Amino acid sequence: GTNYATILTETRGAVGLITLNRPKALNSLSPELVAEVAKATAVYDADPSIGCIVITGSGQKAFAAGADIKFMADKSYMDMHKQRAYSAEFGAIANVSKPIIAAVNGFCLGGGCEFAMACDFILAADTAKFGQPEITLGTIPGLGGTQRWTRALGKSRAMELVLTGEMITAQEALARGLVARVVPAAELLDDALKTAAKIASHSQPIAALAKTLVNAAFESSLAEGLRLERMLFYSTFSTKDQKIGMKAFIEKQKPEWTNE
Ligand code: CO8
Repeated sequence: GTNYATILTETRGAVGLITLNRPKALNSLSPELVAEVAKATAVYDADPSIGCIVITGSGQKAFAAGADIKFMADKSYMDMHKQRAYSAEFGAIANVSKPIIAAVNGFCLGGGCEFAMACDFILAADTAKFGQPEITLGTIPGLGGTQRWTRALGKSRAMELVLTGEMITAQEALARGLVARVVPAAELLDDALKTAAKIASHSQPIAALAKTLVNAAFESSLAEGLRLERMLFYSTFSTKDQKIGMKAFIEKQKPEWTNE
């Protein structure tokens, strides 16, 4: 496979695994790391043998402890503006059609948390800690933190966390719907890979439509979202896989998807 400097990639069956790998800096997001993640997700997205992507952090301590503070410390307004604060890379990741699971081990802070929230869903180790500590550094979230926390937690708790910079536990993140499930830290990667394998066992174009619709629920009115859902639901009847799936059910067979 491709050689990367700040991430590790490996395929496990139909699952593409990306490990953020700057353990000495708690996997904080350097420009190189974000660019490599954008590239690796695009490579998996284009690979027909891959049906789902898992992103996790190397080591036990962190998923990602934020954007790289050492890289940002001396930047000017124009430096940040020209670099677009990773928005091109985040845009590229948001355009991936295959589902992306963030398997969050340990600290998930600042830009790291914004990155996890930009994935399709989060599985958290029981040791995970989530927060937006930017305010303690004299800055504010810049990659979705104020928007996605508020949608997930409601205004009051999101406001409190963004203004205090305090972290929440995996249990609270679960109770408030920020994460899909919490699992013992030692089982996180296995669980994420198993979940991803199950997703990857379905028709890829159909999974892509389902993912698109759930994400659309965050960006549209209910009426608009329902209309889009109905249109895309009808569109599945133009695929071979819908015919294959329903025929297999009726004949009590396992479907053999064509991804068409
Ligand atoms: N950037 C760079 N290095 C980091 C970062 C980071 N975000 N986090 C940790 N490190 C480094 C430390 O400097 C330390 O390096 P060294 O050994 O060379 O001193 C090493 O990782 C280990 O960290 P600690 O010694 O601090 O470990 P502790 O166990 O004592 O503490 C914490 C762990 C609590 C996670 C602590 O490291 C911490 O608070 N980290 C910073 C968290 C933070 O503030 N994150 C927000 C960053 S700002 C941001 O993300 C803005 C996003 C907006 C997008 C902008 C795009 C350009």
